[in-house]
Amino acid sequence: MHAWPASEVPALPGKGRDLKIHDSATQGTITLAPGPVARIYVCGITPYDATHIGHAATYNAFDLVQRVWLDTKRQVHYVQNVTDVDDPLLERALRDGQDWTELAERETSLFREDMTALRMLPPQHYIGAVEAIPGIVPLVERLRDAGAAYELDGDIYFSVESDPNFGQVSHLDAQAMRLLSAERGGDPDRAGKKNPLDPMLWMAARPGEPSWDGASLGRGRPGWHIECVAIALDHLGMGFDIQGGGSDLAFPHHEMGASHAQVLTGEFPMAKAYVHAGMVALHGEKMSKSKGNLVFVSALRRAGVDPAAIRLALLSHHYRADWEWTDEVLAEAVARLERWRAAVSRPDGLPADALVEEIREALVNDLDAPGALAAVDRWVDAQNASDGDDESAPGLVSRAVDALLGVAL
Ligand code: 5CA
Ligand code: ZN
Repeated sequence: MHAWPASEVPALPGKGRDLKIHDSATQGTITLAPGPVARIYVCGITPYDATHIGHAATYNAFDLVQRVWLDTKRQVHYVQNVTDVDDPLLERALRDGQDWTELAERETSLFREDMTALRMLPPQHYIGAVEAIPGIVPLVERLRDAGAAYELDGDIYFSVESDPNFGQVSHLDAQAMRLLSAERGGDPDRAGKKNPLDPMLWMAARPGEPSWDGASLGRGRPGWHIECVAIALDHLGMGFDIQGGGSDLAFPHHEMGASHAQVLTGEFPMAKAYVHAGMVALHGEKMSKSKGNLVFVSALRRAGVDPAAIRLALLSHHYRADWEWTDEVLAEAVARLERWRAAVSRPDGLPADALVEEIREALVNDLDAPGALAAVDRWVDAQNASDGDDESAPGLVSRAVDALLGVAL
């Protein structure tokens, strides 16, 4: 699939430092020191509805990761998927009497437009589940042939017990895993499974549902976790720097994916850091497509909200926090954008080299975007109240805010 166009990232004087980031697997903050090419996989959307503020907040976190790495003069190899065939997509298409492929294409296009408007840097490889099927089938065959997967009425399940490191991404106990598995696409109560947590790798064709040639697996479609593993291993290999997504993906999705990859390759770990963004809520409940309590990025844009203000609203919360979207959050961002624009539109101003370092320092410290905004606020307030004469300062601030925070002033 094609991704979306990249906005330019202005070069800044000096060089950023290595990112310190919270890793769910080690349950602490680690310093990542990638090679000349940093490698990141971020789970993409299931395109049955438009991009909401929760999605945008999660992608904003990983966009900051890219910007920090680019600022260290590294290249970034970024891979993202689109879950363009899965139960919720098929159910929504059936409910609304529309073709599932058209629904997926329409919502993926809208997602690309939203990401472009928000200045999120695109992945180099943007891969749909459907196009990944030829790579998924041999992986499932290998797992089965190695005794790490088994058949149940034509469906193929992964045996979580085949991975000695199972549980090391989310650190949950069996009871919590079982509850979350039932909530998030698993089938712990299905009779005949070796372990209730075992996730499906390949689902045998069901009447009325799309299916693909699965060679020795028979016709069917892929499970959710193996989709991301096949794409990540194909484009990044093992031991990549960050596996990213919202905190609702830590279990089962990232736990199962890590186990699939570790059993397939015999290597550990799949990723050096598992990074999880907090959940955005609306009216006290997690924003989710299934509940329908959503604020869409595209709807805000249609209503005339500047995408830079949406981005500032996302940045005003730490990526690991769970937070609530309200009209005030947006109103504050709109006001902040106006103040910042006024400050950089003056012909000269207060020196800003120290500010660039402060933004850098905040971001390498577990992506402290609110800290970065506070630093810019201090410069802006001083600038708007004084008459500095550094002619390069307003331009430097604009470039830094664009390069490091993705906000065009
Ligand atoms: N296609 C799978 C991942 S392979 C999926 O989870 N799709 S999704 O459309 O449901 O979510 C896309 C991303 O947005 C995931 O990283 C998810 O964790 C994140 N996300 C979903 N809802 C929220 C929310 N309310 N707040 C923050 N992030 C969210
Ligand atoms: Zn995924």
